[in-house]
Amino acid sequence: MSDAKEYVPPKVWTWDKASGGRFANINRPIAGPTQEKELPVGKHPFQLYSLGTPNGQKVTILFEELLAAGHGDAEYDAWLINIGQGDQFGSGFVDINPNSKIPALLDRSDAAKPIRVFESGAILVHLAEKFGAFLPTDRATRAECMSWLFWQMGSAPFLGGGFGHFYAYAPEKIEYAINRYAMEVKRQLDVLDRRLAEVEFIDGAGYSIADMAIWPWYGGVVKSNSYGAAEFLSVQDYKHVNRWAEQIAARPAVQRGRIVNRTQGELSAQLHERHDASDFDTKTQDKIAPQSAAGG
Ligand SMILES: N[C@@H](CCC(=O)N[C@@H](CS)C(=O)NCC(=O)O)C(=O)O
Repeated sequence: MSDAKEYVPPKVWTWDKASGGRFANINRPIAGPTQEKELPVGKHPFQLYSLGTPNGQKVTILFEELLAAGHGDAEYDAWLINIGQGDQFGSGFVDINPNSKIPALLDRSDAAKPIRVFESGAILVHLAEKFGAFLPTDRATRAECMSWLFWQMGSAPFLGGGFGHFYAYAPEKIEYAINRYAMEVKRQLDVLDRRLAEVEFIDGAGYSIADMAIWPWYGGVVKSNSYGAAEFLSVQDYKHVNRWAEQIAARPAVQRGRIVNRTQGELSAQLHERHDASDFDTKTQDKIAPQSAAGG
């Protein structure tokens, strides 16, 4: 049993601004904008407002895959939304995502009628349908792809908001919470492992938006030690997830997409904003801010 002191909830919850924790400065119980701030607009048909977290990476990976597959009309500007500084509460951002979370997309391919899309799954489907790519058209395979895509949307909050939060970020280690979510994440990894023992890619037909959605989260846990929890979760046991994660990581478009809007990790793997294909060669942080690498 945990020795954490017992909390007795009051009759009515009130907002204790001093509750602390890593995200205390941005979390709040009300929606809507906190400040007037327009979003920048670049030259490409697609304007993405995001950050290089797993939810953000899904979309930049799809854009890079579309471009690599020859869909030149999938050119995009990827603007940085710094959620630690509250950019998601600017009025322009809230206009395209009332839920104030990255990623959010403005599809300006018909400039007269821009379309806003929020929620990473909706963005993936919007783009895949628009370009007729990475989403099977055969009814049965499409249903499989959609099932796994929605599986990711429903499952990853237990991995990130549940396990990751209580294992790595919460101001105190609560045994009950860590046990509960570790159990669930291991169950999810086993779900994936059993599926990937049978099929090369998740929908059983080919590489699709379902793989692109699942990989940043679960590939991150098994291959990039997300939350510093690889050993704790014995990730080496999930052999088929490891095989699949390595296969996807080797794709050049994935290697590009995963570093867009990224503000952590090696400087050469941080491209804060992407406005042109050449930015990968010239604008990563090791090229534009090498003094930071030297501690300057
Ligand atoms: N279900 C959403 C989740 C998006 C999400 O949770 N985004 C996080 C970063 S990974 C965020 O913007 N957090 C800012 C906040 O909560 O204020 C999606 O898939 O797009």
